[in-house]
Amino acid sequence: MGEFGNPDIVEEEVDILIIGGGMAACGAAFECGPWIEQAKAAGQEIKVKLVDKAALDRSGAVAQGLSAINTYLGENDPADYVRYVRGDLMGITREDLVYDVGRHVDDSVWNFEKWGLPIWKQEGDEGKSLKEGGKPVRTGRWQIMINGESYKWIVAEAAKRALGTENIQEHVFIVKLINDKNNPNRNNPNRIAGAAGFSVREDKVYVYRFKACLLVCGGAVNVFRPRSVGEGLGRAWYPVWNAGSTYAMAAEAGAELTLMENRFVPNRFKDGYGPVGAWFLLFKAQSQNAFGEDYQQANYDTLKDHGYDAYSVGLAKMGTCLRNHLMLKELREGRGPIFIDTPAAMAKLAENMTPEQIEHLEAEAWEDFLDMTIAQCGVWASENIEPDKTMSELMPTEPYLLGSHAGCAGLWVSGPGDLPGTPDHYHWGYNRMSTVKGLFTAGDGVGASGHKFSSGSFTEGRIAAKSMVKYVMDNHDLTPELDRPVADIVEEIYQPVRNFLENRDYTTSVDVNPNVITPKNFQSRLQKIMDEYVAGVSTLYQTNAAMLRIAERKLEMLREDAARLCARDRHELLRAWENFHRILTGMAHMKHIQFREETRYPGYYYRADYMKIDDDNWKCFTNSTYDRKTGQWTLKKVQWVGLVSKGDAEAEAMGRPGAKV
Ligand code: SFD
Ligand code: AMP
Repeated sequence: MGEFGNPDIVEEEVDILIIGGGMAACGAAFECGPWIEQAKAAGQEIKVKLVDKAALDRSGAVAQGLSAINTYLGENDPADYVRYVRGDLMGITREDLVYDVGRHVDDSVWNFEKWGLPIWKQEGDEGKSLKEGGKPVRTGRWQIMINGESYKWIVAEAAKRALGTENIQEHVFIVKLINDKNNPNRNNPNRIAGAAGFSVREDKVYVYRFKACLLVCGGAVNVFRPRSVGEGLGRAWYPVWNAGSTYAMAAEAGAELTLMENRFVPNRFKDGYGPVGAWFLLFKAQSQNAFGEDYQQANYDTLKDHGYDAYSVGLAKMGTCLRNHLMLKELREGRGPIFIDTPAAMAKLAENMTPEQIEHLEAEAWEDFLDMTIAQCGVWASENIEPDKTMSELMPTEPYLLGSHAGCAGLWVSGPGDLPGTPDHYHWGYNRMSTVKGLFTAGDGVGASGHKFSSGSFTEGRIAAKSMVKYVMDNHDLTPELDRPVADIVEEIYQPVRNFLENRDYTTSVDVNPNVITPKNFQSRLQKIMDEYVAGVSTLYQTNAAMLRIAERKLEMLREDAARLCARDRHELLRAWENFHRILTGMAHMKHIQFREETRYPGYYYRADYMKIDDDNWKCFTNSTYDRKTGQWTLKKVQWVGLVSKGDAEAEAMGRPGAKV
């Protein structure tokens, strides 16, 4: 039996390793099923394993459940979905990837319903499934309402059925990907051969060898100092257990990242982080400033100031960052707080309702949060807020890095390749494979294509799984060989434990020890740097070249100290490596913001020294690679190519001078 500081080593070889157990991972597990069967019929046995740091039933962003599925196309054309995503993400998206999700996503939602997820239907269609033509209750053009408290359980069950529980390893945190010793070619030395991590429950290090892997560890939370402090610390909108593992491990393996300057700053119910979608779209609530004014209407014309109006499709359809931008103007100029008028919205809805229906409406107002952000109900209850009587404050949160919601940071991946006009640099290999051979991603991992949400992430996992199986079949002779000895990998992973054991007697307090740094202190330093210099909440999301230079220096010094991270127990070992993933993600974010000399995403962050949208120079992707050995980042511009024409509605909405979407 292993013991702390001397773990057992478990080595395992599979064909495909799915790293993560969230929406994309469950989609991949589900999709692997039939393709493996097909491979078996053709005489090839393919072994797939899924490894999650937590428990599949409740891991990832959907852990608490959700109240809506934000991507369901139904009667919509996938090309319109591309137009919507393109507009929301300020013009620069990989339209091949977005289209690919759009054309496949509904099948996933039909499956969710088949597996037992209750989907709200319009009156008269209650007994009819979506697949049979049942009309959903739409909140917006793309969003549908669900009773989703058990959403993740339902999806996880399907994944378990497809893979078999014996092929699912829970409570193992993957720390590193390992490249292949035998490079496929000199110019692209990166092929993937393995991954290593440790159990958070037992003293065991796991080393996997494989031909292909799907890296789907979600986005990055707690890279920035959060708004929640003291007793609320740990509360965030996005899941705190997703620590940038996807971006950091991929970068270390040599994969190209794209648009890592992008982040998501959601507008949320203050302190409880309750999402606003249902309130704005379903309940039709209005927001206002401290003086009861409609600040969006009042500020709309100011979008012209820096050319931001070029990417706004009218007040009613304005993109997410621009909505934030109009709100931030109020906060900056002292007209906050911002309120959401829940009583007026509910009163209006109740106008033609029976008392029974009104009671139901009030229950729904609570259930929206009970289903997915229970902390918001805690805030309401503890502050005596009844939403039908009292307005709530709204507040933009600390920044998160992600690729599946209204953001598009992530890996640069090969697309489907079948859309007319696809350029070569959008399609060089298997669908959703990164620039590292055998390394695939989906969901929050795929960059330049946001607005997938839960259903789109699951769907993208399916897309990736299908092409991974093909990759494995095409490369059945490939024998993965790790580029360094297993003993070195184990030593590397357990370094924080060694640091603790070797230095613990130096002082009487582990927090005050010149030889080591605790994960908590490390995280505080990281969050302070990111917050104060890289456009966090304390500067109202503003930065400039001088601030970024300081951030660069401080982050570099902090990264040096990462070698001194210590862990008193397995839980702290997890915290240590999570923070290592966070700092690499934070560095990528900082480098990209430094590189892009414009303000492409006003309301998410501002380069105060380059406030304009500069399409002449920056209507392009920004891609980076990281050299693990030297610690150097290399950045470059990559050409953006549009594949979907302007639609009538879009052209009409954008028909103002300067409109360029
Ligand atoms: O209201 C390791 N999301 C919403 N999507 C919707 O469709 N509707 C909504 O209503 C949505 N809203 C919402 C959403 C999320 C959250 C937190 C809230 C509200 C409060 C977004 C979706 O949930 C999101 O887009 C997808 O879940 C993204 O999927 P994916 O697979 O990319 O990430 P994941 O599900 O978080 O899974 C990550 C997994 O990785 C594991 N993991 N495993 C091993 N080793 C490591 N090093 C690991 N690091 C992480 C995790 O355990 C997890 O299993 S609303 O706001 O709009
Ligand atoms: P949220 O609850 O903010 O995560 O948003 C859920 C869904 O509603 C996403 O698809 C958002 O883009 C959309 N949404 C949220 N607020 C608005 C709004 N004010 N106008 C239009 N769409 C919105």
